[in-house]
Amino acid sequence: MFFRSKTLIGSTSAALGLLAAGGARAEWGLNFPPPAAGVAQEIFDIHMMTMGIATVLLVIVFAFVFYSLYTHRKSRGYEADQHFHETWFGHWSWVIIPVMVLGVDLTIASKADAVLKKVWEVPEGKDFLDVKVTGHQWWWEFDYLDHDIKVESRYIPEEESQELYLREVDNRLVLPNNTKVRFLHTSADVLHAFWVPELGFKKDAIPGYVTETWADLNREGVFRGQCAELCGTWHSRMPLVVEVVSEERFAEWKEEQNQLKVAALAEASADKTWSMDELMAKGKEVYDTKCAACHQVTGLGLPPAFPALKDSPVAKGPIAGHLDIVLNGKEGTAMQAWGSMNDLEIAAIVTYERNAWDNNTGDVVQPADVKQAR
Ligand code: HEC
Ligand SMILES: [Cu+2]
Repeated sequence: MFFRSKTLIGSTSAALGLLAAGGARAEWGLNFPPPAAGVAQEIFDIHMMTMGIATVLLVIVFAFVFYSLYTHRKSRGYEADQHFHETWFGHWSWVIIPVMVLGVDLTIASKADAVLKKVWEVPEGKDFLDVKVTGHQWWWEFDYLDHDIKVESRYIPEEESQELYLREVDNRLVLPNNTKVRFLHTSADVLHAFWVPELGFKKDAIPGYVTETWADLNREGVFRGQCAELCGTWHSRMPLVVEVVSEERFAEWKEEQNQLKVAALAEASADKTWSMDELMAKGKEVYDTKCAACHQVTGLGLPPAFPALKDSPVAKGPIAGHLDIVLNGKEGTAMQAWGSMNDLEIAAIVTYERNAWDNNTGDVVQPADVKQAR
């Protein structure tokens, strides 16, 4: 007996300790985050209704338990009723109570069924903003199909993001408020999952398939989620940040994106010969964002999965072979084709890889060389 009560005290204080430690670290919140879309609000409402019903039942059941224990305690000499089942209530309680429970269950289930249908059936119509969301190892790609805008979104390293480490990205998914958005989910490599709690749904991104979800946005703000499907060593580094802005701000943002695109295109197609220093500087920037997840900033890779580029036979071998693997990737491996980057970016990365980390080949690859290799 003594031993048992000691373990009880021990485990209770351990549990309290855990609670205290968790409370100190986590943001103190009691409920789900407030929804930012109509359907998400309906899901939230079912949750609140269920909590309400559960609370009422809890009070009734506990009141009954405490009353029974108190009134029928042994010290009062209470004797168990041997004939309860012969009374009217004893008879019918076996029917009435399950029927009441079933009534509660069906109330919740019918509401849930109606909302689930809404979540499931993406409405048809032209008044939607279509965004294709592609999961990659380990970043997100957002294509605004009606606006010809493409956004690449990657986590920000700890030094720069600090307390928002793994919660912030370089380019957010910017969406206009009071708009219905249709998301088309797919993946370029393995399974990922799009999950932003304020939007109310979670959807797998499956290579080779396109699945749909939608949200009728109704609140401005920044909503943070993450990839919710284990997708490899950097799964934890796929935060999702949705920023819902006013319609005017969204129009501005679109304009900014278009200008950026035009500027990048003009830079890349300029008939210019770049210096080694220019290419190295640009190459490092692009390499660190797009390639370092696997090949590492140090160029040492993570063998055997991701080969080192320092002293790599490809990075120090013929330029043609190097350009080929970057442009076309290598089928059946995590090395995807990077041909969607512009000539300048590829020229810069390849120059960088051939000269960084003591590779020192002295080779300078120009955008014109990349154009020819395509
Ligand atoms: C998702 C992980 C991943 C990313 C990101 C990635 N690579 Fe690779 N890379 C690989 C893998 C895996 C291989 C080995 C393929 C094979 O088996 O030959 C590889 C091979 C290479 C090679 C050949 C190296 C050798 O010695 O065989 C080069 C060059 C290369 N990658 C360049 C790049 C560049 C440039 C980028 C960025 C634009 C990049 N990689 C981004 C996974 C990645
Ligand atoms: Cu993922």
